[in-house]
Amino acid sequence: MTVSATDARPDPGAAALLATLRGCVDAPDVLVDPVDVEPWCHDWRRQFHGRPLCVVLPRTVEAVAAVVRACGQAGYAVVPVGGNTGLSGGATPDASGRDVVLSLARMQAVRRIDPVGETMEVEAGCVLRTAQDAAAEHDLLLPVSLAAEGSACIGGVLATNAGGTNVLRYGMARSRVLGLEVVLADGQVVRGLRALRKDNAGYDWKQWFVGSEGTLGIVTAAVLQLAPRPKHRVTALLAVASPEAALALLRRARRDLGDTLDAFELMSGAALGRVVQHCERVLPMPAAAWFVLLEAAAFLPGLRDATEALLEAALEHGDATDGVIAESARQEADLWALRESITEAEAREGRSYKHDVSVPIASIPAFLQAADAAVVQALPQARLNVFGHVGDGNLHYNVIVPPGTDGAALNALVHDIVVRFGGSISAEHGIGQYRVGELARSKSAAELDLARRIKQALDPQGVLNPGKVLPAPPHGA
Ligand code: 2HG
Ligand code: ZN
Repeated sequence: MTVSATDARPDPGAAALLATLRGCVDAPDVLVDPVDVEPWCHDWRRQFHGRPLCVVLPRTVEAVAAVVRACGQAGYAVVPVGGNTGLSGGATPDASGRDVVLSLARMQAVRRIDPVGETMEVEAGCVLRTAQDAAAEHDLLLPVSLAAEGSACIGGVLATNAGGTNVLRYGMARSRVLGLEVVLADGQVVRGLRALRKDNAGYDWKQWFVGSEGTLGIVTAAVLQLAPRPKHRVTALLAVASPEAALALLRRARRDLGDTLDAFELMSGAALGRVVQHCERVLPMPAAAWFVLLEAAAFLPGLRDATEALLEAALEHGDATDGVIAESARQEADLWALRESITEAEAREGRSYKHDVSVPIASIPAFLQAADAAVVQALPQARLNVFGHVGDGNLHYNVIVPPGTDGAALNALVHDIVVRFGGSISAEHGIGQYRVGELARSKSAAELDLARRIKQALDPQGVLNPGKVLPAPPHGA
């Protein structure tokens, strides 16, 4: 017998809604067995937990619309989810048993690629790496790159306006979006899959949904702007003495490599030490206080010579104290694996509180000094795990803490310093449920009022992902 995930707490409307949902999609695509729904009951780090009524896996936009409409009519909420790789709990249902998780995983087609216009039309459930590979087959680049790209889906990448390691050169995910197909909270489908670079015919509504974390509409497909694929690439790892030295190196790299610089990642020696310890990776040089991983890519030859000259000058002027340039694709991959294993190594260290912050780039050293001093004073046993996309001002200021630490107080402490430096409390991971209580710390009353008005206009009943980004209205309101 199939046991519903909600059998522990009977809900009179649940059976009727489940029957309706089985008519919206193929009946087996409505999962209710607790074993089947378990992967959607928490995020991948198991920091956020919930219990959905069911998980629905529609295969078409019409089915998505039917599911959303049915849930709204029955007074249930919809939690859209892609690869479930988020770090803010934006795709985790609450514990009420009244959330319907809507997985886009069955809508994964790359519908078409236009090699002349350099565009791709793709469905929301397509894994980012699959979309990148499809672009590469046409000698094109989908320039959104993140550690989770092997599981993150296009819908989630857009719904969260993902960042990653190439923002410095190519911008956030929103800068790739030419067209969007969205299901609204009342089940209406808005089809805007235009492949136009220029379209000033009225509001640019697609950007309302990018970064809205599924609270304003559900992205079901998109037209993405691709880019030409550079022919030459250079990857280098450099040891630097301090964040100040890293910024001097950034300035030099921007000056000497210009727009070919597509990644500039700062990593503390402690963060890489944990990678070596937990992830069987090897540092190709002695330990240092800080490291920079930089990547440049160009169409014309000469990039390697320019990077070697940069390295020499950096060593000579003291911006860097050591450095290697990858000699093969294998070595490039090994250098990137060091960077991309940091999150996993951190997870193995125990409980950590993440601060995905940005400050003006020039303020990074002063911010770090202020934050480190405050955290060490408040929590002498805390261990810092700091790294990030320093080329675009984004730091992952993560703090590994002993059990029983007051995480909310720690978040408030760090975020207040971020705000003092004119920064953001979420540079790329989004608000989700993790930072809902913190949003007011960095946004004005007018900005919050505007956000509430937009939510009210597009989702007056609060059907879509309640409690994410903005607090859920009190029950019955
Ligand atoms: C990254 O930059 C991701 O690797 C994850 O944004 C950051 O684990 C984190 O805090
Ligand atoms: Zn990041």
